[in-house]
Order: sequence, then C-alpha cells, then structure tokens
Amino acid sequence: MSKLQALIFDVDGTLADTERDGHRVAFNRAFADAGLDWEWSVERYGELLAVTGGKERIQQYLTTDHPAFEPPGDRREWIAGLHKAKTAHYTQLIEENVVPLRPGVKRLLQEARDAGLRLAIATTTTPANVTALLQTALGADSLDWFEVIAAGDIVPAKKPAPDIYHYALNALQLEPTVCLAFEDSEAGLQSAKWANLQTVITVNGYTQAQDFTGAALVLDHLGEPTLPFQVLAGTANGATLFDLQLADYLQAQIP
Ligand code: XBP
Ligand code: MG
Repeated sequence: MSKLQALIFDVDGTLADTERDGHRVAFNRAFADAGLDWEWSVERYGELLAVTGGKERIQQYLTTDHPAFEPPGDRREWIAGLHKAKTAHYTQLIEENVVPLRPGVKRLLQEARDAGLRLAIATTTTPANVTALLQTALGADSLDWFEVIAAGDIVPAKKPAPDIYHYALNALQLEPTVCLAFEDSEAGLQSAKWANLQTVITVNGYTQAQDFTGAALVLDHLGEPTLPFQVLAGTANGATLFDLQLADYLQAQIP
C-alpha cells in the first residue's frame, strides 16, 4: 500500500459556493451589458449547471431557450465575447469577497501544506476565476501552494470527462492510487472516477440530490472543530472533521 501523496481539489462548489452568488450573477450582468433581457434565476441556473463550462452553458441555453436568436457575426466568437465579459464580472465579484471559502477548506489546505502533501486543482472554470478566488480568500502567495492548477480550456473535454484529472495527474507524475480528489457534484465525481481517483464529496444546495454512487465519502462540508460535518454516505471512521488522518484512512481503503 503506497502512502497518500497529493490532494486534488475542484473549485466551484467545493472550495467555495461560487455558483449561485458568483457565476450566476456574473452571467446576468454580462447579459445586461450586452443589452439582452436574459435573467438566470437561482432555480433555472440549477438546471443549467447540468452543462459544465460557462461558454458551453450559454450555448446550451441558446439552443433550448432562444432557438431563433441569431447572434451578430460568428456564433462561437460572440459566445466567447459574452463569456469574457462574464469572467470580468465574476473576478470583480470574487475580489469583493462575496463568496467565502467553505468550512474546513483553509484548515485542510494548511494541514496538508504543513505535512508536505502535494496540492493540485482540477476545475472546469476559467483560470482567471481560480486566481481571483485563491488570492482573495487565501492571500497573494496561495497560487504557489498548488503545484498544478489545471483549469478551463486546457483540455478538450470538460467534466464529466476525466481529461482535467488526467492532465493534473500527468503534471504531478503520480498514480491516482496515491491521491484523493475533492468534488461537490455528480459531473465532478464522474470525472474523478473515470480517472480512477478516490473522491470525497462535499455537497451544496445545487448538488445535494445528485447521485454520488462510488464516492469514498459524502459529507455536508469538511467540518471545523466547532462545526462538525455530517456524513451523508460512507464511513468517516468516527471523525467529525476532515483531516489528514481521515484522508489516510480513506486512501488505505483503495484496493
Ligand atoms: C464548474 C463549472 C463552471 C462554472 C463557470 O464546474 O461548471 O463552468 O460554472 O465557469 P466544476 P466558466 O466545479 O465541476 O469544475 O464560466 O469560467 O466556464
Ligand atoms: Mg464543482
């Protein structure tokens, strides 16, 4: 049995609850800037999250909700421009600190750093969004905490495809058996599972009813000393917060 060597984190919904008050609001602001009367409600956005990736989400929304809409010029370029405006709004919102990190995230990252574990990120979101969140929530040097930041269009296929995890594992030069992934969604779990990673899920409002079959552990959040987590599926070996002892325990279950 090899020892745990790296933790690989998803960003949206896992490090922070960015979708409802971050991404959704930014999309709506970009639509308004473009003179479009489109407004993604909290509920509708939850449905649209079935498609990962912001550009892909806009494309899907056009197909289902505005099939007759003809963007000026090239459709792909127009979507890319709209998405660029969304990214600008999103990073501004994040820099205004509207979305805190989820419970236990900073604590676990610090514990992992102190123990010399390697850290990586595997996310669908645009790299600028990751930079804004990490620097705002964890400080200017926090990008350096992560040996690999695999994000956005760096791979051809977004989650649930495993490409982004393959990319991260390849950059780390590690086998999946010595890593643990952290995700919040079914698409994220699929992506990690197809890359043969054991995965810990922390659910959120948008993902709590999803199917997490095959996850190593499903929690409401990672927990803090004063805020114990709830185990929704799997066994946490009596722990009340997610620490490296629990990470080692889960990794030891890998056949
Ligand atoms: C997150 C996403 C992202 C964000 C928007 O998925 O689906 O698309 O909603 O980001 P995951 P961009 O947490 O599984 O990585 O607009 O920058 O694409
Ligand atoms: Mg996510």
